[in-house]
Parts: sequence; C-alpha cells; structure tokens
Amino acid sequence: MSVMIDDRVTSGKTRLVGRDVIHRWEGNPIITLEDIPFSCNTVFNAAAVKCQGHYILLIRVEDKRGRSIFALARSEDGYRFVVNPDPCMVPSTEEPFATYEACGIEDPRITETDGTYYVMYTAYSRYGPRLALAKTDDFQTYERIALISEPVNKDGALFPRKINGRYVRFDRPNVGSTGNIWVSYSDDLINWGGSEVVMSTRTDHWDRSRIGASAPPIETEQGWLEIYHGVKEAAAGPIYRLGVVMLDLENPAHVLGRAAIPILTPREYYERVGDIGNVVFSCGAIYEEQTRQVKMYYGAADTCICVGTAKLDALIERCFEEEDAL
Ligand code: BMA
Repeated sequence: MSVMIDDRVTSGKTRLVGRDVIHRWEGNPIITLEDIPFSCNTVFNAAAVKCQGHYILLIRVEDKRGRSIFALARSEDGYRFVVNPDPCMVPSTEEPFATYEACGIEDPRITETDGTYYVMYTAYSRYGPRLALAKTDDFQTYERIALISEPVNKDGALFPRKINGRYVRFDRPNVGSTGNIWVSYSDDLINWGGSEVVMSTRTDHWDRSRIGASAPPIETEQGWLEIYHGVKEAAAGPIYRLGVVMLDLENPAHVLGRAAIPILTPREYYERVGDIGNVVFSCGAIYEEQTRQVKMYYGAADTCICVGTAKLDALIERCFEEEDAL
C-alpha cells in the first residue's frame, strides 16, 4: 500500500503520519542543544521514568570533545522539560569502570524494581562497548554496581520484575556488523547467564541488518510488550526505525507476536537531518495506566530528543496484525 500525503491526520497536539502507530507531539523536538545549560555538542537518546508524578529523563549528551555523559531533565507534563545546570553522571575515574568508560557512557535505560531505580547503560572504551549497571534514589547521584557484560554488547534493558525468582535483561551481543536481541538472567544483578536469543533480524523486512531492545519492556495482560529498534543498511547509510513485539510473560525468549511494519519511521526533518540522519532511537517509554497511553521518548538523528504517544492497545494490536492484511 502506498502512503499518500492525505493519510496525514492531526489529532489534538499530536500528529500521525502514514501507518506509524506513534503520534508525534507537535512541539517536537522537546530537547535540543539550546536547552542544555552547559557547553556540549549534541543531545539525544534518553531513559525515561515517572516518579511521584514527575517525569524524569536521563539524557545522553555528547560533550565538546565527543564523549557521551548523562544529564537530568524534569517535567510536570511529560512534554516540557527543564535540564539541570550540570551533568549528573560522567565517565568514572575509578577502576574498574574508568578503563571501560574512557570513551563515554551511552544510551541509558532506567528500570524501577523493588523500589530501586537501576540504570543499565553502555560503557564505551577502546575495547568496544559493554554493559554496565548503576543505581540511584534521587536521579542526581549514581552508584555504580558492576560491569555486566564483555564487549561487544549494547542495548541492555532490565525487566521491571523478576521472572521465576531471577532478574532478567535484554542485551545485544554483536556478530560482525549484525546483532540480535538476547535475554539473560541473574540472581544478584552482577553475574549473568542462561542467555538465549529472543529474536533475530529479518532479511526481507525493515529490520534486516541489526536489532536491539529500546525501552525496558512493559508488562501487559498479553505478555511483555517490547519497543525495539531495527536497522536497515541502505546505500546512503543506515536507517533506524522502531518496532514492537510481544513476548511470553514467563519465558521472554518466546515471541508471541511481532509487528511486520515499524511503529515509527524517520520522516520529519528533525529525524532525517542531524549528526546521524534517518534515526529514531528510543531508550525509554512511560505507560500511563489511567489513560492506557504510552509516552515514548526517542532521540532523532542523534541531535535532539522527541516524544510520541500511542494507545497501549494499538501497540498490542500491531504485534498481532496479520502480515498478509498489510
Ligand atoms: C546506535 C547507538 C545509538 C545511536 C544509533 C544511531 O548504534 O549507538 O546510540 O543513536 O546507533 O547512530
């Protein structure tokens, strides 16, 4: 089906384009370089959490020398954010973290479990990217727990509850230039094992080159709803899109339904043009129980932060849509 410009509809302050399920907020982008009170190069992928009614983003900021650090942004409505005057987490100067964070800390995902906020992030160094874990009570100070994978591994996201008594995470070990979504288990959040592949790239789809978990999974009655990113290497460079999948609640390596088409594709100027064009990349989504709405935060073109919304039911429906009906 070809998408005509007439398919573009507006609804309130959000905009739906083509067959995207995500409605972009009309005030996008919500955070740009101009909103950062300290000197830096760019701002993008952000972890998201709602704490006592306040919206918190842990944003990835690239400093002027090109290393990524984290800063805190707060909002009362989930759309208008104020960024704190100073970074809240920078590469460690203490071992063993210092060695593996020398080139920066990237792409945080926040998960609340048992009343503690955990941040899984990518520690970057000359040895390649590997996963690390920290925790926080106030989002201002972060206590590092451990380096929790070997390189090359990215896109770690902790599940919001244990399954069969064990902590669970997604991760994405790389195999050459490709990579798939895996799940691993732990008793103590430090030692991880029992790893299994959850799902792989699809050679005949938009997610043919690499995939990785985006936001931490959302628990629904049907299963774990996971928003993930998929990459297609095109002649002019990679295109990053977002998709959705439903996984079994007791065995998240078991896929119940995977959407054939993306929930968000780079289309707007701010998604097309930037440090890395044609990128929409999410590290966090907030589920609002009262309205059954998901607010998904995403980095656009590695140059700003945006928000889009979708009804939870629309995302669930997309997971089970018959491919032949598209
Ligand atoms: C991925 C990650 C993201 C980034 C994306 C697009 O590999 O490093 O942080 O947004 O590439 O450049």
